[in-house]
Amino acid sequence: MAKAHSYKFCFGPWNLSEGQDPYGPPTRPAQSFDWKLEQLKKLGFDAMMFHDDDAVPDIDGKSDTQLRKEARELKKRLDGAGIAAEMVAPRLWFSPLTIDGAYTSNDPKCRQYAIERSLRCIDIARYLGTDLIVLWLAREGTYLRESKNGRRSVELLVEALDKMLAYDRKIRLAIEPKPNEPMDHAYLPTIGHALAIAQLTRDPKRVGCLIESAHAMLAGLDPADEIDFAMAFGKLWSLHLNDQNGLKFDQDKPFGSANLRVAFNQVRALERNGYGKNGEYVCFDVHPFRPTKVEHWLAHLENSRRTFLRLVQKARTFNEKAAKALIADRNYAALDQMVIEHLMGR
Ligand code: GLO
Ligand code: MG
Repeated sequence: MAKAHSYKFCFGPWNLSEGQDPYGPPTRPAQSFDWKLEQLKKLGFDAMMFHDDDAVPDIDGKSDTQLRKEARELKKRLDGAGIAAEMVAPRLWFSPLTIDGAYTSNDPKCRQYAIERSLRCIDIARYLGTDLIVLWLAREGTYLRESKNGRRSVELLVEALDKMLAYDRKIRLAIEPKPNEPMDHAYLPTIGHALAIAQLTRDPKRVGCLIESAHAMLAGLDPADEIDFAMAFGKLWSLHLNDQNGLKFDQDKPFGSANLRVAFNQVRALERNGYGKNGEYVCFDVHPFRPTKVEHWLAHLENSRRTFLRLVQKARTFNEKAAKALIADRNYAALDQMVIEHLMGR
């Protein structure tokens, strides 16, 4: 086990969501960005993660000068609140120009838009004082396979990554893979895909990844293994912890809510690899349950952090010596029970 260290925590404004889903309207009133920042501060979180248009709303209608002005103002507000910007992510799934994908759209004008928007996102990151760009490639995939050429799509993705890397020699790109939703199949569904495509770019060292627990589960993988894999490459630069009950829509449940043991194993993997020692944050990409009342609006974030910290204690007090002896004896039944009893508090 790595030496004990403390973690820094983070969430995004979208994690204080209002309850809308494809079948119904919001269940809580809309709140301002300032209110959300205030809540983050109140909860004692260390940083906020941003989409480009969380930082500069209506970004497409604004000039570069306006963008600079607003991003700098935001940076002052963050500094005043003692909150860091963890990352900025281009929202490449909302515009009429990204209906058929962004970097992999079949329309060259749309691809051009996606790249220009990504470069503006990099400008924002620079103004906010972070070198981390997160790429959740929401629409880079297909609803039907015959509509796009998969090989060409890989080339287009590499081209886009290369343009970003060339635009700013300091930024790092963290790909956040997800196998499906909104697409049927995404082109970069797992951490293996993200790290493999990094090798095709002009500067593989600056292309890494972000693991989201639920996304790994949707790919049928154990997020703890994804963590170990990414960290074996030194490329886990951010983390979206949450939970997911089986193969259905992306649920973004509180961390540990569906499967405490899977959560425990993620924490163990983070501990064993020393996650956070290079300044990485633990981010919770979680949402309140739709029925949540206004007065309980922050509970999913508070609870996720609480569960995480309890599991850190569980990881640190796990009897490694006893586990080792059981492993040497191939007594996995006893090892299994030992984990269960440790989690139950005995
Ligand atoms: C959706 C993703 C999304 C991203 C966010 C940052 O499934 O998890 O929440 O993490 O847009 O890029
Ligand atoms: Mg996420």
